[in-house]
Amino acid sequence: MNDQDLQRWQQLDREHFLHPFTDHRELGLRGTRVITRAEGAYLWDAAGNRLLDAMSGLWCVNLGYGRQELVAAATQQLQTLPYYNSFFQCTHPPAIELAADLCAIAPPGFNRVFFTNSGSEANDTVIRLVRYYWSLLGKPDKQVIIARRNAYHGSTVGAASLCGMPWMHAQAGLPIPGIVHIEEPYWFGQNAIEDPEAFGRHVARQLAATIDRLGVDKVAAFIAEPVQGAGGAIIPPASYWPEIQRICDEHGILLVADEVITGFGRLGQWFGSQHFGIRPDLMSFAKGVTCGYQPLGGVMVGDRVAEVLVAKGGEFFHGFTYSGHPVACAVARANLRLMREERVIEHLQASLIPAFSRRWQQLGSHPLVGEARSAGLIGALELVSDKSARRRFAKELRAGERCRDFCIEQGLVMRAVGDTMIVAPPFILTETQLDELVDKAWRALDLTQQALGAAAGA
Ligand code: PXG
Repeated sequence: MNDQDLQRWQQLDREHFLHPFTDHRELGLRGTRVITRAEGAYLWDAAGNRLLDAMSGLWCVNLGYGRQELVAAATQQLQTLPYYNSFFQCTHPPAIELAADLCAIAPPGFNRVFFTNSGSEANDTVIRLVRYYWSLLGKPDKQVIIARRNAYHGSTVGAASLCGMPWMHAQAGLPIPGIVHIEEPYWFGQNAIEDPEAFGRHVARQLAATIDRLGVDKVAAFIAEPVQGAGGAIIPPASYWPEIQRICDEHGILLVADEVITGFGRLGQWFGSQHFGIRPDLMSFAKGVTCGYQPLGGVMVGDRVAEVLVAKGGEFFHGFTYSGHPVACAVARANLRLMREERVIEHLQASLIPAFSRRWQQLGSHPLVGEARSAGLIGALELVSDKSARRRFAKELRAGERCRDFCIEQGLVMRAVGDTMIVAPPFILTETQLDELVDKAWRALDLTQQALGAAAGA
């Protein structure tokens, strides 16, 4: 690899490759970072820079790069049966075995799985399943799914409708009918003056108010991420989920947990619902199920819904060519096996999560940080211009983006959602790498502070 390769790739990239969630004009002007290889917790770009990947790819490469066990599982499956479908009364061992493996680690009452290729498709499947369930029960008017502002559930038409991001809706005439959004439990972002627990209950009660307003005979389900990821690593106060659970139970509506980020260990349990004591009826998943080595998603279908589907019969007109793709399923099985053999959940609980939480909190003492919060291995920093008043920087200053760029300069991948800095490091992070993460983040905060000081003075 040399400079010519890099320039050629950047040029071809600009000319031919439309990237997801990207301002293409701006990207053309700024150019791209070409990532060429990875090992463990590190990435290398084509210019030879090494980066500590504190986002685990995109919240998915939880066991790190270069896991030969996953490579071997894919290779073996490609050689044995690279593809077959599960339509028309057919099935194959990798999908069967993975479905059983997933039910074995899921909370009680989850005994069935529907496979997709992504989290977006999983959440589209949720919409289809939820509405089909109520129509099978003779209540076809129970159609409305309540979701939250600033939620991220994916980018297909259905999943994007569930998202609470108006700028996504505006580009495509979304949401589809029957999707209603309520407030998110973002204590810091809403500059709440109540104490967080009172705030959590107060926000949760919007669900009850919305069900009452719409009429319970119209409402099918509530969907939410246990911790909002792409929206800014929003961790609800402890009072929030119990109140949501109570309201769903009281009104008999289905509760759907989007576990695409929080599933498979991110919060120190197999599923984020277990961390918060949520008892969902459906759980969508993707990302960490294969450690990102293959595209795979799905919906864990709880007995309440599955038993109606099976008992009432009739064809569910939904599925994908690659639902339960054998290679993706084989990789997922190997990934779950690795997690069990290496006692990953135990390691997270006993060691890495407490260490991460302690070190991450220390960043809260930086003058630029209004709040440092974490849940499991998700951490967020709120950048502020005035710490005690929790005052934000002016949007034009692009504080978050600058901080992210300084992180990259330091050799650290950290995400910026507006002025919220986010990490979701891999589960194989060593103590030394945790120190590296926190030290580089601190240095990037210093550099951001200097740059903003200069900008403010200019
Ligand atoms: N649900 C959640 C909670 C997600 O985080 C999806 C569904 C959709 O999954 P697919 O596999 O269709 O992408 C996601 C995806 C970010 C970012 O900027 C996060 C996601 C995707 C892209 C960017 O943090 N999460």
